[in-house]
Amino acid sequence: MTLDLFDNPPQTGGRQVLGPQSCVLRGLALPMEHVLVEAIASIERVSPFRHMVTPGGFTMSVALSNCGDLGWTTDASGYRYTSIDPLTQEPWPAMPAAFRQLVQEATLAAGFEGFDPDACLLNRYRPGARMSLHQDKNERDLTQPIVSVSLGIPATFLFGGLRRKDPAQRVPLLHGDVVVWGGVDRMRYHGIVPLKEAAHPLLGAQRINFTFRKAG
Ligand code: MD6
Ligand code: FE
Repeated sequence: MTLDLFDNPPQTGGRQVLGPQSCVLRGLALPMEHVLVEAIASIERVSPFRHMVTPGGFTMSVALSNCGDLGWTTDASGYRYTSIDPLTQEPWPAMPAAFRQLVQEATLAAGFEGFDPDACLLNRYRPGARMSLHQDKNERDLTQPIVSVSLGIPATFLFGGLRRKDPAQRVPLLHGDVVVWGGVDRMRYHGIVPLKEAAHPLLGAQRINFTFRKAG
């Protein structure tokens, strides 16, 4: 029998180390699930989820929205952060207090105190949607970490290395899990494998992931 399958098992209420400066905080968002789902509904009423087009001309399978002072967008001319939602021509909705509260808890638990995000990108996945391997490098200050919250149906997160070809860990991300990473891990390639059909009691057949950044 081989034990290596069990080297890095998921835990509930615990911290799973992914790298020197990255971890999953299992279930950290669970106590706030209802408040978070309500907050997402209010964001969506102002800036609806929409399928954006990449500079390469592909329509993303993931639908995006944002809250906070800056929002990440993509279109034929490139990736960038904007203070105005290109769909509504209005500012992105404000970052809800519950979001800030969760970021405080997560950065405290992960050892990245003093993080003050100005951008929150929300991703909505239906079954079959995926996110191909990428680096997050449109933020101005890459010394700042990223906090990533998962709600809804499960996903498999690919956590690779600093080169696209480096092998990737497959990390299950479940409703309530929070990933925090920064420092030497900040530029690691990562992605999400196509979601399996599933239904979540609170969110139905979808996964909402939202990530906090210091973008400006
Ligand atoms: C996702 N996440 O979990 C996609 N990026 O749906 C990301 O692309 C991501 O989780 C930067 C930092 C954390 C992330
Ligand atoms: Fe990313």
